[in-house]
Amino acid sequence: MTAAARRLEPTTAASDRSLERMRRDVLEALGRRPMRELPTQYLYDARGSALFDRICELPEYYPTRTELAIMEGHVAAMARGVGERALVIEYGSGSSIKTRRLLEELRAPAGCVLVDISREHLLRSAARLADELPHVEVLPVVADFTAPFAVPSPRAAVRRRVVYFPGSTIGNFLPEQATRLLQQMAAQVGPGGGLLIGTDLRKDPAVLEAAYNDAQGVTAAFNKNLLRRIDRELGANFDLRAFEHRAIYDQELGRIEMLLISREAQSVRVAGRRFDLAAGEPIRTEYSHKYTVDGFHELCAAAGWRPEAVWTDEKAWFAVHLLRQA
Ligand code: AVJ
Repeated sequence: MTAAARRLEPTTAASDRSLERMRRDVLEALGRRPMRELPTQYLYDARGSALFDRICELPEYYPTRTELAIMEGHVAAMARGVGERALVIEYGSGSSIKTRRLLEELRAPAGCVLVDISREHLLRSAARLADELPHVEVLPVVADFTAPFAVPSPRAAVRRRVVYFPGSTIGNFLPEQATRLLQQMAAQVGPGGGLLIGTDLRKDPAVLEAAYNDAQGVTAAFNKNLLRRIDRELGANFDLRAFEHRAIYDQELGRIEMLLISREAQSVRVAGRRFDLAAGEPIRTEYSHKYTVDGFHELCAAAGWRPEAVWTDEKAWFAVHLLRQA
């Protein structure tokens, strides 16, 4: 292992409870039919997060830089839409640059709640943000944001709550799951509350497939790292060389599916259980849904959100939406 790779190793072990939960989730997903799956959220251990950061820099991976350019171009209008004395609640503390830009622009922000399941990652992001923006009270919450969690109160009076959910992470969820998550957000901010959310948009399938099958193989390493993590943390014997990374775009459903394809018939042992994989059998590790602006607004309407503004880039590859709880 190179020195750089060694530095990417996590230094803290997961707690017993989260390990037990991971074991349950992984075994349940691997047994799923018609297609075996692995839970997307476990892609992001320390090494996975570092690989994802590299994905964001890839020439083929347009979403991060496109959303950032949209933010740069329109952050003043976004800040006006969010309004004064807002409590910003960021779901998943992944995107410090965008969050910082938004907070810098806000008038008298009441505070910023950062919600993330990874304690170490969260505390690092929160400390950095608090350091960069001394006038903003930063409130970290260790939680799985797909289930309701308590929102802490800042010292300052809050005029409205606004959820910030950048990065098109909403695309990881199936439409019915996305609707439920959007409903949870609506309940959390209450009447008059806001949502500022980034979504990747439908486009030429060749562009989409290139973004998830990059020439340098960083996305392949990111995908296979999930097997490596399971080997290490749950006690499994996945052989990474026996799997091929592939991402395919389903034009009908408007989504990328990220797969790990078994190169041969093989049997793997995971946490004491055995799974037999056929030659060519895929394990799905991620969905990345692509929306049209109207299609996304329909989903939002079903969850109690009314669109107020949408900003996009000149190619219309990505959109940032501001919505109000109706
Ligand atoms: C972080 C979920 C937005 O779907 O584009 C990138 C994750 N997976 N390359 C995406 C991802 C493979 C990414 N999201």
